[in-house]
Amino acid sequence: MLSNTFVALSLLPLTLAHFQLTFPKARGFSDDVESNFPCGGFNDVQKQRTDFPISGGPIQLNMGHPQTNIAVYVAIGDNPGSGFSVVARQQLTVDGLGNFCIGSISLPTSLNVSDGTLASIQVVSNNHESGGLYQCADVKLVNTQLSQTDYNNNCKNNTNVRVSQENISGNPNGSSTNASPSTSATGATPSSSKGAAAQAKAVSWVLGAVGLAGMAML
Ligand SMILES: [Cu+2]
Repeated sequence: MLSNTFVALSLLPLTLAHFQLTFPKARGFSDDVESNFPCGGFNDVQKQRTDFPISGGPIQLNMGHPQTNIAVYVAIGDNPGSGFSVVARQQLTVDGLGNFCIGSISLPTSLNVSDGTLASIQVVSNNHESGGLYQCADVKLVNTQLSQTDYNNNCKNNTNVRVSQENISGNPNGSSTNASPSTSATGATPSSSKGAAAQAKAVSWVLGAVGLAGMAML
């Protein structure tokens, strides 16, 4: 049974294993250790950080389970270790496989971050059994918005992917302590500079049409 499962999994494209963070670029991904807290086994901060708009930016994921609970946490600082204490997106449930984009992740305004602030983002999901799965990216928070092209390239939704539930309490890994909220995002994103209106449109979970039709998994 286990070996059959393993063979079946290894025949699937890599991107269908667990889930992957593709924007901002993840520290790394390894199916085997993605369940290691924090950051799925990747403890070293990236030298090459991704610029991430303070006013809000997309989180692009590749979903490998038919249904997944996801939450997004942020840590401020150049090397936060496991201190991802800011809830940037409360737990939600995603149905479907492939590309899934959370259109706009922004920080609580009470944090008062400024242009150039270093931070890390950790996306947490539930696992097949107990515990969680983790992916991290290290970013530099900037006042510049993504261009519309960059936004479109990094915020895609597969046809059959949808959010079935939002604002679920607790952490997808089943613990309430690992990333206990000290500050919560309001979800409101400032919309001042150019491109904001266009991006706001995409914030509402626009479901694209990328293909990869209903690939049933196990
Ligand atoms: Cu999995």
